[in-house]
Amino acid sequence: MRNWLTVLGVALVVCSLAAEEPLLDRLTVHATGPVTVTVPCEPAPSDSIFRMQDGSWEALEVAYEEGRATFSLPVEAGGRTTVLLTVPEWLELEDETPPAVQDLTVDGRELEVAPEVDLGHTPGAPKSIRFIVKDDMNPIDAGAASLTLDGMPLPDDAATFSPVRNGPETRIVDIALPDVQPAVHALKLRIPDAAAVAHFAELTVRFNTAPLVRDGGFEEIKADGTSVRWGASMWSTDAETKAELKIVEGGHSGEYCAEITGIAGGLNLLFGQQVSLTGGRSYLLKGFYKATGTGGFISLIADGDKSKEQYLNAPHFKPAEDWTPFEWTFSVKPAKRFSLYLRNAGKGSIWYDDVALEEVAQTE
Ligand SMILES: [Ca+2]
Repeated sequence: MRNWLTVLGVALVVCSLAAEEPLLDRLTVHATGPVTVTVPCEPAPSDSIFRMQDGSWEALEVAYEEGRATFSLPVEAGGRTTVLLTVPEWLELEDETPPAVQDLTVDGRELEVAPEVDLGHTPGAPKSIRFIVKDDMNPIDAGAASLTLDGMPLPDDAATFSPVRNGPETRIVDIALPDVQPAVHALKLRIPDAAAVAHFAELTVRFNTAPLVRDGGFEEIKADGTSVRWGASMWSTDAETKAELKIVEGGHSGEYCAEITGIAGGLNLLFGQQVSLTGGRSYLLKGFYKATGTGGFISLIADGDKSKEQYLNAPHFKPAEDWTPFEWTFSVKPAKRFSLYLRNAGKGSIWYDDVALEEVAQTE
């Protein structure tokens, strides 16, 4: 049995079809009255039908001469109707339902099928997306499928529709994506059945290949010397508060880093930026710091519509003369907005550089 399955696997690869012709030619006719239509048609039409306004199908008489089919549609066909000049033997006319997507696997990980699947943060585009698309009555029309990445059509060979043993109503779909820029991406798939009126299986897969922390090295500086990506704030200040938040030369890498110095009064000082996290996921924050005081720490705040969903604080940093690596792992709940803060809540200076955030692979 095992040998036989292996052979089947090889056979699937061999007869995979990169680009196919659509299985069914449907003609849509718009008319406000009785109309006679002539269209090129090869080969000769057979068992032609048209769709009545009530959705039922009627036989259509077609004259055929020199590669051209001519037919007249009665008023009862309505303003817009579908004509099938050739009805293949396999066509099931009473098909009302779209194909279903099943058994979705991304890079070897099984995922729950939903109309929209969010992969969250990924280092690059997924290397392999595989699923089964299955119709109850008619073949899957791979040749009429459309695949777009960020609104642009993917090349024909990006998707492989492998036949399976139990008939043309089921196909295994394998998708290979090209390299992508660091950004938020959406892969959209529309795969029809070859029913008289096509229905579509639709699937959107979203993923984010952009760095979760933007300019973690503090190298993007405006003309006034402040950071492009990081906002500087002082929370809960009082009349005596004296502090400095600035981008200074001499980073762990590159030219610059962030320096936060508490001098006097109420001190709650931060550089922050919003980050695109996904609820239910875990993240690893990494970076480098130096500190003369003990006020430095990192926070992650998750905001809901009206209130904070989560307020996570890493342990305070110990004083360190030289650049010292730090790591902090945390998990987030679903929320509207996530903000990362590099803080100093005391006297003395702390310097931050090369801050990066990555999603921790799920272990289940
Ligand atoms: Ca730097």
